[in-house]
Amino acid sequence: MTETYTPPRVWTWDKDSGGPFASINRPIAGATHDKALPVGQHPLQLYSLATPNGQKVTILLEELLAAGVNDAEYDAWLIRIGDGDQFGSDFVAINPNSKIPALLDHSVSPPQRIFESGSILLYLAEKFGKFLPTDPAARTEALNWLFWQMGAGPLLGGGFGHFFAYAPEKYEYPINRYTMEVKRQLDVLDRRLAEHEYIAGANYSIADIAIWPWYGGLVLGRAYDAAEFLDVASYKNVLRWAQQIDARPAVQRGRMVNKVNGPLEEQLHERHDAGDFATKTQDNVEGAA
Ligand SMILES: N[C@@H](CCC(=O)N[C@@H](CS)C(=O)NCC(=O)O)C(=O)O
Repeated sequence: MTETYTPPRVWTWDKDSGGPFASINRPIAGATHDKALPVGQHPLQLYSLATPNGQKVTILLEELLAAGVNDAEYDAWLIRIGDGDQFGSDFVAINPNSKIPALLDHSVSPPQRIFESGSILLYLAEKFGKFLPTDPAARTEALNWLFWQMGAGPLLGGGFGHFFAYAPEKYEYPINRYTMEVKRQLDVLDRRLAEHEYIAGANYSIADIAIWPWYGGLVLGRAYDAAEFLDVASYKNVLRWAQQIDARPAVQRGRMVNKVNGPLEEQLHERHDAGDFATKTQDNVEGAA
C-alpha cells in the first residue's frame, strides 16, 4: 500500500521534491543571476538545448536551409538547463518562462523575441513562407495539429515520462493514468497517419516537426526506455511516419544541434555555420583514427 500524503492548508517550499530536476525546480519566476548571452553573426540567435522541444526549432531551421532559404542561417547557443542557464538575466528577458527554446530575431528593429516552441515554429514558417500551407483549410488543419502537440506533449513528458522514468519512486496511480492517456494519443496519431502521409495531410509541415521529436522519438525507442511497456510496435502508421521523417538529412542535422548527451558523434554543442556539421564529421574521423 502506497503511503498517502495529506496536503497542508497552504503549501510551502521547505524541501526539494527529489528526482533529477529537483535542483532546478522552484516555485518562483524571474532571473536568479545576471548573465549576458552571446550574439553571433546571423540575424537568428537561438538559445536552446536538444530536448524534444529544442529539436523542433533546429529541425525547422535545417529544413528551411535545405529548402534554399539562406536567410534562415542561425547561431545556436547552448543553454544547460541542468546548470540553471535558463534563469540568467538575458535569457529571462527573451523568455520570462525560463524554458528553452528561445529565439531572438535581429533582422527586425528592435529585435523580436520569440518563446514557446509552437510560437517559434509558426513565426519561422510565416516569416519564410514554408512548411505551413497557404490554403486556408490546409493551414487550419496544420495549426490544429501544431496546437494539439502543445497540449498533448506535457502529458507525455511531464506526466508519463516524469512518473515512469524520473520520479524517485514508482507509483501505480500516475503511471496508469498517464500511460492510458499516452496510448490514447498514440492511437489518435495512428488513425490520422493511416489516412494521410503526413500529420496535416499530403505535405510535410510544422505539425510534423512539432510532433515528431516527442511521439516519433517515443515509437523509435528513444524516450524513457518505454517502447516495450507502451507496445509502440502496434502503432504501425506512427512508426512508418517516424521512420520516414527520421531519414531526412535536415532532421538528422537538427537533432545534433545543442545536443550534450548520447554518442559523441551525434553532439554539436553550438552551431554557427552549415560547415560545423562537416567539421564535426571530420573531427570524428580524426578522433577515430
Ligand atoms: N511549452 C514549452 C515547453 C518548453 C520546456 O518545457 N522546456 C524545458 C526543456 S524541454 C526546459 O527548458 N526546462 C527547464 C526548466 O524547467 O527549468 C515549449 O514548447 O517551448
